[in-house]
Amino acid sequence: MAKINLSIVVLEVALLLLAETWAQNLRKRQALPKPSKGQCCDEVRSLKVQVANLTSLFEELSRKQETDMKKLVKQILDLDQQSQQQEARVTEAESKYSEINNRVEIMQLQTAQSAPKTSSEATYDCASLYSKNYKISGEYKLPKDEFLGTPELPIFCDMETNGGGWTVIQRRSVGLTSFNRDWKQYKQGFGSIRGDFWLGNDNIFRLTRQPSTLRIDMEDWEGEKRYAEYGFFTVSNELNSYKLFLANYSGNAGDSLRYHNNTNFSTMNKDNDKCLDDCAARRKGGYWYNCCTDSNLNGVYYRYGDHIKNQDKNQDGITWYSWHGPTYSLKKVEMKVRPVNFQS
Ligand SMILES: [Ca+2]
Repeated sequence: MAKINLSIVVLEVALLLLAETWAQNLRKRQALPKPSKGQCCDEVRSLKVQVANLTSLFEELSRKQETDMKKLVKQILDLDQQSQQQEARVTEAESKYSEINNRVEIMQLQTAQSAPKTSSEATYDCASLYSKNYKISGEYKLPKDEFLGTPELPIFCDMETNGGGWTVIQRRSVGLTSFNRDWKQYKQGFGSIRGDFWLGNDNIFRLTRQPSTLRIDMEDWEGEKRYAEYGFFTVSNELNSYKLFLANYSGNAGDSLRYHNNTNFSTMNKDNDKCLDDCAARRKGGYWYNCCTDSNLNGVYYRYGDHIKNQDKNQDGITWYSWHGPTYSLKKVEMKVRPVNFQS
């Protein structure tokens, strides 16, 4: 570009000089006596030739400049294209890296879970998975426990609610699984880990051997959500009828589990409640029945509309008295636990 500019400057100077020479000659001609006809025409012809030469030179330079500009634009376009290709390659590499990383994580998880539970690093629940950086809610598997002789256990982790790390022990949200079951089924657990389920009293006992928090998330048929949390929650073993101990309520649903504190678990075939009535039979579920309920989270699932027809009948719906009274059956419930010392 500098070369071209210099050429243009030289050309301009040449044109100026030429113009000056022509003006001087004209002045001379005016001063001198009138030249002969032949001399005049020779000078004009010579000047015309010089002007023509300069014009052609100028045109040539303009063409060259245009060509250079075109080359430059093409170079810029080429560079842009190269940069885009480079960017695409980087994106592709990043996606491959992320895929490999995912596979490595899954392998690490499998290794961690298949390792014997002798080290302090062993996986016991969703909180320990969370601390190992598994922060996505969903289904996980706890390894079989050689010491306790328990098989591999599928669990569902809530890694989002109030800091995550929750092992879900119960869910009501679909309504197709009956919760009116016997002692053995409540002991082992039933249902589908991605749908409605009870994790099993033996599993809940094991999970709450460490100081635990219980959280109950609820939703009504109007779409409103509320929760109840207990800073202390534990369940005894089978010999002690999975007796419930809890304390330190907080939340916005009200405390409808306190009434069930210090009671044994009852099912349709085992009446361990504190009543002459058979609460499990009346409320159609397995629960820590007192005489009988202030809540009935394992009750009958009533669909929208039907839950209102349940009014003043057996109060056997999924109830939480301190929020919706003894007859309103909730749309969704999730009970979940995590260690008291959990840190997100
Ligand atoms: Ca009874």
